[in-house]
Amino acid sequence: MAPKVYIIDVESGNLKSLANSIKRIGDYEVKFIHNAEEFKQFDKDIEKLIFPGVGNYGHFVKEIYSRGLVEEVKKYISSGRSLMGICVGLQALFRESEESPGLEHQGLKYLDFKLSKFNKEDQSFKERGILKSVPHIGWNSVQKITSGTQKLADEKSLYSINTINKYYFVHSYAAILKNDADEKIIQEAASNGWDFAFSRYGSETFLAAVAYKNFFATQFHPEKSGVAGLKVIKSFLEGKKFEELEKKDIQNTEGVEATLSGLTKRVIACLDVRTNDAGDLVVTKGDQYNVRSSDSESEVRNLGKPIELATRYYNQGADEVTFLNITSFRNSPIKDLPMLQVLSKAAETIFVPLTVGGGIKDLIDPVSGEAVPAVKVADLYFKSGADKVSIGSDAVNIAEEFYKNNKVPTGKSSIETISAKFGNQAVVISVDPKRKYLSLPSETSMRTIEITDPTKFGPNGERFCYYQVTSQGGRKVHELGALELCTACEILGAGEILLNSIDHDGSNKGFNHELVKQIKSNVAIPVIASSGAGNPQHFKEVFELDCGVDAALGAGLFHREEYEVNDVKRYLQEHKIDVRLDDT
Ligand code: 1PR
Repeated sequence: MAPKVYIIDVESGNLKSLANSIKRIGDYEVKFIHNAEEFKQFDKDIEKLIFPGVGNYGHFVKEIYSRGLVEEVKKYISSGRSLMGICVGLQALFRESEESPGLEHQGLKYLDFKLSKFNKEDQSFKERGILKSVPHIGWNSVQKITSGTQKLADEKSLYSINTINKYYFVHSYAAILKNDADEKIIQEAASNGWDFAFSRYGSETFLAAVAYKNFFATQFHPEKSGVAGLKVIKSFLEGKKFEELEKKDIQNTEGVEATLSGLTKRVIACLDVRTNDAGDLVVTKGDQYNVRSSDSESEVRNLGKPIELATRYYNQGADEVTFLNITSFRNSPIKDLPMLQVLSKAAETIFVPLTVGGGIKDLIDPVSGEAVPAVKVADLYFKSGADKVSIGSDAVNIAEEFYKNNKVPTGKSSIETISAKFGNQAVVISVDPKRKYLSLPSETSMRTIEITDPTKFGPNGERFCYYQVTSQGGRKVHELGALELCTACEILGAGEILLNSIDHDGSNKGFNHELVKQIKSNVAIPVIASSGAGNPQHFKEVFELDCGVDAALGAGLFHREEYEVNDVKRYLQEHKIDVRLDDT
């Protein structure tokens, strides 16, 4: 009989990826526990229990109390059986969090420690004139692991966690060591036998993982941390606390300079998906957004099958995979959103974050006539395995309304409702801008860029430009600048910008530095540079810009198999840029 793994599920987030990752590791049967009654029913069989939490600390703590799970989990831990907490599941083991003051019940208090929020005003960022974004999202490393008060020997790991691999984090609050009192709590716990793994975000040090006797918890998401993360779950399931580290030869990090934040530069593979003329869902690729071939057939370019390609890019080392449903402005019935199945399948084999875009807005179901709010559409995607949704056309309409409304948020837009329910990190804004040349800045109310290089002046010698946004896949042009769009969306709760450039899309001439610099220098949230990548050097160039781009996305160069994702990443590492190369 397959061994069973039990997961506490208080419906505060999507646990599908976690269940998929366990099934991927071995022949395990996964069972969910929602309340005390179910816990009692299974209790005598539970040997491996996972305690994952997503979202808000207070919400999670309230749920575990109201469902009677606190007592059961405590009894379980004192019985000596194994438990693994993930993200808010780690946080709930502590006393309380700044995120949710005045709760009726505090956390489980295994450690008398108060969690706090990362500091946006981090001095190390200020000195460099860069904005620090909170939440802390992305791939980070563990700086140091201690077992008791001793630093763990280099060849040992804590449940496979080691200082070489990178792990995927998404959170705004953490067990941050802010002062001497915090240090003292950790020191005392260590002398009582606690094990700790420490990470850094800017100049702040926080706990990436803790272990004590039979329980273990990670702040990062092992189920989204590629092979390195799967190994952590496997070590927990197999009870291998201090595993020997395997020797790796792919990691030559000598001379690689850690980023200011500690986060690696991300390389993202993007799949533009649509139905072709034969009615099949295919990956396509445009040339300045024109996805039809230039021959007499003028067919939609078919570059492969979405799940096959996405899995290939995961295996090649992509840090994230993005699916964009590029014809979603055509209404489709809510139960038949074409990407749902793709995501669901992709989440079975891909263990890095997945983003889906296209058609995330308030809908009217063309079949039932029923109004479906954007937050429900997003929820369907999250339940199918997406970690983030990307909003394109609707973001433009929302920003236009925002400015018309004297920058007063309504609280009702898709950006606001989705980020309120699922967190800012779950909302990406996909921007589709096109350069517009101007003779003088006074010709527009948008913030303009002065072009200094005469070879780049406009066709009539124009020396100024701004990036005019479009919607509906470039079909509709708006009187709004990309900068104005991004700053409005940041205020409304977006967590990241996917910055395309119609002028560079499919051109293989490199990213649009002018545009990237303008946006990244004016928003604190992470920016993904997109459009124009033709070779690894283009990624290097965009990451070396002073503004500190967080991630860069490629499509055509991967689809045409000119480069694998890891070719790009190895090249970056050779050039001393900090990237994640996954474990093998
Ligand atoms: O507006 O919320 O329904 O979302 C639709 C989404 O589909 C938007 O994110 C929009 O960018 C995208 N989209 C719509 N039409 C097209 C098209 O190509 N005809 N694709 C399209 C956008 C841009 C990138 C592309 C990069 C890299 N694709 O994602 O992958 O430019 O390409 P490259 O590396 O080959 O140069 P909504």
